[in-house]
Amino acid sequence: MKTIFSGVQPSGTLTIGNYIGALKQFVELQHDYNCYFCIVDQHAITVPQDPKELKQNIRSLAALYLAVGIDPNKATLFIQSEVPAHAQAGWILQCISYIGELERMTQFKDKSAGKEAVSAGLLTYPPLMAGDILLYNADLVPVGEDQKQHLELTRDLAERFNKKYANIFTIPDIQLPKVGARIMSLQDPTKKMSKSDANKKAFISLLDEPKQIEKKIKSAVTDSEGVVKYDKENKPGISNLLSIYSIFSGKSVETIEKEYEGKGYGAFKGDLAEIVINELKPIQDRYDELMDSPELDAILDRGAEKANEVASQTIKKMEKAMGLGRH
Ligand code: ATP
Ligand code: LTN
Repeated sequence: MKTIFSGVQPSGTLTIGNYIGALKQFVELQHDYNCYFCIVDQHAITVPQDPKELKQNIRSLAALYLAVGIDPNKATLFIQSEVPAHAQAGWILQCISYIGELERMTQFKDKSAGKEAVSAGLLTYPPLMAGDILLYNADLVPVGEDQKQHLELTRDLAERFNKKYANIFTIPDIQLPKVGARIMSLQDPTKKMSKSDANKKAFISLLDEPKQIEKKIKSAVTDSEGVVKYDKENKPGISNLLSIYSIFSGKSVETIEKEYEGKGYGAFKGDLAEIVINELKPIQDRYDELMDSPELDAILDRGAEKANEVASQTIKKMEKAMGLGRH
């Protein structure tokens, strides 16, 4: 069975962008692959986090992974900081990364732009991510489009290590979702929807109340043409809403365009809100049950144990290959 690894940062409540671009795929893939799904809290602290909020976000993300349908008997769900090999591998891989290649990462450029203080961790984030993936010898990494560049760097670092020290890493492939690899902000459809966006109207979180969802969709930025038609270049707002509609309803974009011929954006947005609310309702119910249950801790304990077993073996091999310690 091939191995899959993916991670999500506990940097806020998951958005429908995360759900469509990442978690929805995870649920399907867990049946056919040996899956590791990680709550990458060490990645989250590359930007300032309030400790109380971070703690809450970690637990909430774990509950959401399960609420959308991750089965802990099939997949390993764990918290990154509970498996020390991640930080260890991150350090080693930083030492074979070049500052120039890290500075070229668009996520680094975006997240550091205009900031007075930028942490060194924000720059060295990609080798930590490479470590996450390589520790488990993952064959496939399901992520949204925004992670493509990081995945390419991961492959480069794995090849570099394999060539220079010992051939221990599998070179991972990226797996992008067929549709919805990049869900856009509802307020600025040229920017990706992001759970840490300061403007809460820009995203729909998986835990938003029906009223909030309706309001956010109704106030989503569109155009003045009034025609429900997919045209990413000229109508990015409506095209984004059409993608969301199509994914949640299972209907093709063409079918939806036909259904709304001659009708305005009002009817389209109203129906879309109802579809999103209905899709999220069972997830929210299950989330409420899980959040305060001891079951959640037991699952995370088991996950960390299993991940530790695998990752500690790989880190030993890495250290030995490099001549570290007394292996
Ligand atoms: P942050 O705002 O803190 O950077 P984020 O919303 O970008 O967070 P991540 O934790 O970085 O989310 O990403 C989790 C997963 O969701 C990744 O696989 C990422 O590619 C995917 N993803 C994030 N945003 C989108 C989006 N707008 N459309 C599709 N997939 C997305
Ligand atoms: N960088 C990713 C989160 C992430 C990840 C990973 C994804 C950290 N480690 C390993 C896949 C595999 C992000 O910001 N979405």
